[in-house]
Parts: sequence; structure tokens; C-alpha cells
Amino acid sequence: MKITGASLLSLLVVLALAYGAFAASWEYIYDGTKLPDDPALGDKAWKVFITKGAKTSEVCEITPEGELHITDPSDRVCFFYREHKDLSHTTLEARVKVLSQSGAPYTICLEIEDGADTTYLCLFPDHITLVGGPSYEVDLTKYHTLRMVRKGKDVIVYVDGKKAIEGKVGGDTSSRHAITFGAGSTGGTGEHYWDYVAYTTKGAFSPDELPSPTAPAGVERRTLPITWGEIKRM
Ligand SMILES: [Ca+2]
Repeated sequence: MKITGASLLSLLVVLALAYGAFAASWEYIYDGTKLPDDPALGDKAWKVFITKGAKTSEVCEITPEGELHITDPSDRVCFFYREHKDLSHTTLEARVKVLSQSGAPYTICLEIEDGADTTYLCLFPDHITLVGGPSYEVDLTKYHTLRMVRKGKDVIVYVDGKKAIEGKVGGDTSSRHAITFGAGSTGGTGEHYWDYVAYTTKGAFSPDELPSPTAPAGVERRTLPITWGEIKRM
């Protein structure tokens, strides 16, 4: 087949449109209406790391508003993870609030675990810290949207759509390669709510490139004072 300039241009336009339509999308959204390890989620269920013999329901509940509510005592650990082979370009976002925290920084965590290139956010009622890196003051006793974007070795953290922290991976290491969140310390304690957790391992996207998963067209969802669960029940 002879490829003319015009047909080549057409092909490029089609490819560009297809790439634009599929390049930036959420690969997975956990919406807080079932416990993360609920078998009813099927292949969308998370693996749970929990104190031996304990049940997820002893630490976690689903609220009527459709949030995961974790009440973490000093003798339990309970976090959730989904394993992925390639996390080099990942966008991870959660809408979360933290009422209390004591103990190790990773007691309340949102993580991209990737061996030596692990990075995560440590959450506190009044600030967040990128492990091994800077902190950012934010009143997390009210809901905020936290986005961690990993692009190779670089990490950018956005709070409510605004760039808040720039850092590097490798602030900690892990044996896992996974998206992880929850109560990460046995001895640490905390109370926290998760409205949603969303991620894609297919790219490093700013909020402009990939809007929050719950943002209806024309509405800045992340600034609304109610939960996604409430919206879903309207
Ligand atoms: Ca604990």
C-alpha cells in the first residue's frame, strides 16, 4: 500500500485522538461502600495485612455515608494493598480525613510500595509528610484530597489539586510492590476516614491531566463538604 501524506496525516490524527481518549484514566477506584477485602468486590478486592487472628471488621466499618472508617488500636495493624509489577509511573489519590494519630509516622499511610523505590505519605491530623522528605501543613480533621504522583524517581504531592510537596522515591524500602493504604503500625493508634482511593499505574498525571474520579463535569468535587457516598445516594 502506498501511504500518501494525506493518509499518513489521517492516521496520525486518529492515533492522537485515541491516545487522548485513553491516555489518562483511573485504573481502579475504591469507593468506600464495602470493606476493602470484602469478597463481594471480586477481583477489585484488596489484600489485607492484619494482626493474626483479627478480623477486618474489628478495626474497620463502612459508614452510612459510604466511607471506610478505621479505628486503629495499639494492638492491631490493618492495611490494604493491591500488587502491581510496574509502579514507575503511578497516580494515587485519596479523599481522607484523620481525627487522631499516635506512634510511628507510617501509622496512617498512603503508599506506592516498590522495593527500593518505595514512597508514601504519612498522615496526621494537622499535616502530611512524604516519607524521608518534606511535610506540608493541612487540617486533615476535615476531608482533603491527597494525590501522590510518581514519575520515575520523582514524586509530586498535590493537596486539593495544588502542588504541595516535591520529593524523591526511596524514603523507605519495602518487600512489596503494591498500592497500599490504611493502619500501618501495630503499636500506633489512629482514627481515620477514607471516602475513596483511586489510582492508575499507567502514568504520572497532574490533576489537570486526570481530574479526580468523583469530579462531575463543571463541579470541583474535591471542595464539596460531603462524601461521595452521599452524592451516590442522592
Ligand atoms: Ca495499631
